Amino acid sequence: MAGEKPRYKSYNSPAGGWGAAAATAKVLLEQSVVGKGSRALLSMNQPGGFKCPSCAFPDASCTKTLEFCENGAKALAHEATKFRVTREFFAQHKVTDLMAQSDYWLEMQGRLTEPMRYDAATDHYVPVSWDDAFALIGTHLRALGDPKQAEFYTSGRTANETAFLYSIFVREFGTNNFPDCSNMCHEPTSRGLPHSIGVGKGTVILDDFEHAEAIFLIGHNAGTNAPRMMTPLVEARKRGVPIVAVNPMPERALIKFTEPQDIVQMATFGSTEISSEFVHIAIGGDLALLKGMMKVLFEREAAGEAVLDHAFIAEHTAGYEALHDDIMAQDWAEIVAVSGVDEAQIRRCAEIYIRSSATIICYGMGITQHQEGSRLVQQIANLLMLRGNYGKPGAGISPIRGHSNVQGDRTVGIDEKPTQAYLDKVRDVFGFEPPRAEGHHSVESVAAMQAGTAKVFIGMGGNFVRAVPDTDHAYAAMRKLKLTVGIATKLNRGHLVHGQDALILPVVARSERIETAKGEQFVTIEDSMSNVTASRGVLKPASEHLLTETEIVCRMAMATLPDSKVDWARYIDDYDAIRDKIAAVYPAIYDGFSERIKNPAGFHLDIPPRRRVWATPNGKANFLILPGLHANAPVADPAMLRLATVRSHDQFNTTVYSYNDRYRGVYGDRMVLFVNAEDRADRGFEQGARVALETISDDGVARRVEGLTLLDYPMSRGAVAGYYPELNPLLPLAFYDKISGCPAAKSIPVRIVAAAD
Ligand SMILES: Nc1nc2c(c(=O)[nH]1)N[C@H]1C(S)=C(S)[C@@H](COP(=O)(O)OP(=O)(O)OC[C@H]3O[C@@H](n4cnc5c(=O)[nH]c(N)nc54)[C@H](O)[C@@H]3O)O[C@H]1N2
Ligand SMILES: Nc1nc2c(c(=O)[nH]1)N[C@H]1C(S)=C(S)[C@@H](COP(=O)(O)OP(=O)(O)OC[C@H]3O[C@@H](n4cnc5c(=O)[nH]c(N)nc54)[C@H](O)[C@@H]3O)O[C@H]1N2
Ligand SMILES: [Mo]
Repeated sequence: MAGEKPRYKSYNSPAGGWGAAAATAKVLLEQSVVGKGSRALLSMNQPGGFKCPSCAFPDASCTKTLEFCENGAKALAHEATKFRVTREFFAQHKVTDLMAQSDYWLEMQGRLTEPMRYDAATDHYVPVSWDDAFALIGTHLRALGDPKQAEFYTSGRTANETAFLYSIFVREFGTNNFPDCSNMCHEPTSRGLPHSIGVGKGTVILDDFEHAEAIFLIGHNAGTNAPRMMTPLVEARKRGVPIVAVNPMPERALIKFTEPQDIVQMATFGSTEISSEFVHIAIGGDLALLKGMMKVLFEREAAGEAVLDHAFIAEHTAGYEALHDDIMAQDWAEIVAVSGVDEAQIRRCAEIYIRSSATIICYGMGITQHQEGSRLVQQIANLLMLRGNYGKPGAGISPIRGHSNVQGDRTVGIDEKPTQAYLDKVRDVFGFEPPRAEGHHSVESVAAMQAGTAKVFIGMGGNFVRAVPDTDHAYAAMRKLKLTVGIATKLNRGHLVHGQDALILPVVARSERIETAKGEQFVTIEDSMSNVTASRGVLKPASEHLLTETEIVCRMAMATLPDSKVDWARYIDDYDAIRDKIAAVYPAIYDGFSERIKNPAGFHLDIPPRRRVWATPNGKANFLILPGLHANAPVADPAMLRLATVRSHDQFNTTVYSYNDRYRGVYGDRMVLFVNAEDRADRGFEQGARVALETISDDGVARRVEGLTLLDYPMSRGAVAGYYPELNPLLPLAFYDKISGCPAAKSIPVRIVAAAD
């Protein structure tokens, strides 16, 4: 808890189990929603109920009575909280004073209740009517010299129906500027994978976990960030399936886990060992590891063993020779040095891979958030292709997405680089000519604000200014804007770092009922494995003054585009009518949407590689090359450490639920730096020392974060880790994957220096 004396002690119990059950009860109590929250939890992920607002892992609908997890419960408790941010609250606190409060404090104030407008004369937010709020947005947008001077952000909790309408509104207005949380997240999957296998999504479904013979978990922390995933992993382990975890931090749930839903395990204090092999990789060392594994395959093949799927390679792929040459050119000593993994272990990993006739590789931010994130994802695709691990049960690539509908938002049009075919379709269905030029991704939109070319920012959910790199510079850029609009459930920093005009527009949340003139409506989401399901809120909205996100989009459009070709008024009330338009724009995957969604289990969107069909220009799955072994530009400075900014167990992105991180043994503090004891000692620091971190960069900008406590932790050599978003000031805006725009938040070159105080 904030203000508590920090404590650090190692956590040796399995993840999950009674600790998780206790944490669930605690958060319901803290938010004063024990009865309401527990009832709502019974509807979460159940047919007829709503989808968990936390992560994007599929729920095995109906198979378990309590298909939620500790962190889903936290997300719900914070949404269903009894606390409220009212007009009296804003009258009490100046914006400048709110700025001095922590992210945690802001979150704990509760749900937003009515629309507010910034009043510069008093430095307070003051109530505004919805009509006036929309009129203000319309006035600002219409006053722009060019629609490209506006940036329209989306965070991935937004449902399909809203995201689709938002994409149509913004395109009719005249820009493809869609900065998106996905740009900072799995964009390397969305941009890198299509060149490999023709689709920027995973090829695995939940059922595949039951047929896999080996599972690799690279660079993600399932026990915290996708806890529902622990169920299939535990089941796989019980079947004896080898699980290889690759991570610079030995995350607790990768080692041992007790299923909170398994009564026998809970009662007997039992647990399941999760990984059979833990690979303690250097930060950014995954490229070398993947290449090392491929090299083993080629060596064994050269020695006369048949370890490759020759039939698959011959029939389905292109580029084999070039890949072979690139891999064989890598030297073992360098592979070992760069990956930080010894050759014997790389060979063991390859052996596990060779013995399995159906392998799943899962990955997360530890792969995507590097300067070569997109091409790293392509190397995972290569490794799987070599043994034909697509289009058969139990095999495939499985990006573990973040926000619950981040994948869906992209599918229905939140895309700053739309295809011309899609734009043609929008034109044909809606009768206006959409803009053809590419728009801005998140990093480009911050750059446009810095340059002064962007004037208006509208945030559909999320906390943009806290999520982007280079915090101090991003704040300054945001403050130059003419108008900022935050469409949100909770007060956050993004509402306090604002433009000359600013609005906070509060919305009905995922767990709450949507009633319109046409009766009760529901929304839909697409999970990480391309299942589309309905989500129906069950709780009463937090305030009678809230609007739905969908209505907000429609009314922004109506206020901005008086001659619109789109029947916005209709979509406010009738979500089936929105789904019919989604079906019209995406007939190949969404035909008959309104009918198909009546199936309580939802439906699966077609993923062609599951049928061994490749929607690439040459019709093949392509082996692609990333020369060398480095996923980030090497830095010569011998003092350099690579910083990964990660999530604690008690946060959801920029939302801080508490100052504890149970599985890493940290209580009451988020300003810690996890460091390998030898790296610390080499630099002459004591365990527990207060230090500062400085970014090593050649752009002449000094970036420094003070007040960090050094904590010895079994990090791989050269790797340090600390919490996002506190350490975002260290991440240079220009430090991103050029293919996808994804900031390299897992590999910031830093040095530890003595604290100034
Ligand atoms: N409870 C909760 N759930 C969440 C979220 C949340 O904040 N809280 N966020 C949601 C979102 S938007 C997302 S994108 C996902 C994020 O889920 P994850 O992908 O799990 O995200 P992170 O915690 O940022 O980091 C993942 C892991 O990468 C490891 N890592 C760092 N650098 C490297 C590297 O170079 N190589 C390898 N192999 N590993 C590395 C870190 O040690 C860490 O364990 O979770 C989603 N679910
Ligand atoms: N250094 C560093 N930076 C990172 C990352 C990292 O690992 N390291 N991770 C990146 C990743 S993966 C992501 S996805 C981004 C996340 O970036 P965002 O998606 O922008 O951030 P969140 O913290 O998820 O947004 C939280 C806010 O969303 C609002 N909200 C919650 N629910 C709803 C809802 O139902 N409707 C609406 N309208 N609003 C709602 C609340 O007001 C809340 O304050 O950050 C990125 N930034
Ligand atoms: Mo994310």
